[in-house]
Amino acid sequence: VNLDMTDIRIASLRTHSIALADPPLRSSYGLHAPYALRTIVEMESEDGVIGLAETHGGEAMAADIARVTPDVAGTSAWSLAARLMPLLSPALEGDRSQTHRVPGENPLDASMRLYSVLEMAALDLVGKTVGQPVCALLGGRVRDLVPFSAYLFYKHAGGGGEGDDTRDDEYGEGLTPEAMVVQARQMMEAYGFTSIKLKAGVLDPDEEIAAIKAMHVAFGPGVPLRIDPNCAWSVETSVRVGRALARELANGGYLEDPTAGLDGMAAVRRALLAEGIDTPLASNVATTSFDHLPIAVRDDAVQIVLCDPHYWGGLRQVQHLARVCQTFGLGLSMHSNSHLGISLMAMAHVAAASPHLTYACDTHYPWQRAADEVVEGGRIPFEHGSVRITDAPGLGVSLDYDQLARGRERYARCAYRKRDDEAEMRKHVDAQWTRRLPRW
Ligand code: GKR
Ligand code: MG
Repeated sequence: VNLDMTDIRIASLRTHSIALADPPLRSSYGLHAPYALRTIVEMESEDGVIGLAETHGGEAMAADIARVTPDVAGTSAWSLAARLMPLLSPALEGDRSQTHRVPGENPLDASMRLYSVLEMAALDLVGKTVGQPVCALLGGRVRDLVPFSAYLFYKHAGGGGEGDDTRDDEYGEGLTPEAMVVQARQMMEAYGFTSIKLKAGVLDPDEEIAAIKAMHVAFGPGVPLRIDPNCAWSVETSVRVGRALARELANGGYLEDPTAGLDGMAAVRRALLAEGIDTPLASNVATTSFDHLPIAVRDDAVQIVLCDPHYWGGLRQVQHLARVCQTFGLGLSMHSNSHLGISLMAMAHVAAASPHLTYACDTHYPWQRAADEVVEGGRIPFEHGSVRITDAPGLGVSLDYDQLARGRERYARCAYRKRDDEAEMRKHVDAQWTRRLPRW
């Protein structure tokens, strides 16, 4: 035993706000800006080992990390999580859901996100110091390959970026059922995904029903289909869509956050069951924290929870969530936001160490480009739609500092300091646009 390894003192914490090109993707929240914002954290030990983490971007996140940085320096990476535990129980009343705010922009879950990013960096630091992968620190892997799903978005033409950094459009415009089948095929061929999620809540529900039906015809019943309008529908419309897609969403599919709030979700569930339709309802909008689970379970409002190590309180809280879901007979899937390789590996490691992960995880990774990746060696490879967990220590990735510098430059040059899909929508699509729930 090398006793030097027993103490892993944190010497410093460095935070990098970066911007990455993002195509004009649509959702019920609005339109993605030409740049998505991320925060990269380096946690360096006194021995010079660097633990990495990635999370939501922009000014507020960076300021939150800066606030705790003096406390973190000098702490042992082994006990950092315990020391920061109060962050996991914020004494804040109010709506901590993602109903009215895009993920990463609700101040009421800021402390959960802060804990999450610091825990991620500490786990990577410990793993890299002792030579073990993060999934081993979480109790060991139950799978080497973590499956992800093709994540389709309605989109306008364009590949993101601005000015002389404007990117080519890898996927083209996607605003019709036919175009969405093409988008799905392109993504499945490139990555090997074997299930599909459609981000909906953008076009008239009949158009979105047609898109799912077209996908069912194109790919057959062996490819599970999910649809997620981020609360854009009333209870009545949700039931109508659930009815229209009863066959297409069977066989491992689900209906995700069709309507706002746990009450609404429970009403949709009751109405569908009364018609003999057992399509499960999934959620990452109405259910974003442990506090939401008692009612979600009691009212049968949610049958599948989408976890996310970036705001559920880190990787170990996601494992706890998996156990709770198993206990109450709920399924578990994984939510994502625009992200790079460090986040992807954190998602993959906790998924590998969570036996009760019952669906392929979401990822926005196909929407990001090699030019923006900050991990050494470039983009993380996919094998048959899955990410392989190797024996590499920590999260298995290190930083490419030139790429990081480019990400920082993009951030410095662009005008974006928080995610505001509504503002983008007004700027580029409809000057009068506001988010209305329900829209249909
Ligand atoms: O990237 O526009 C998007 C998505 O709408 C994202 O913000 C959601 O959080 O992926 C998400 C979801 O499943 O709801
Ligand atoms: Mg969702």
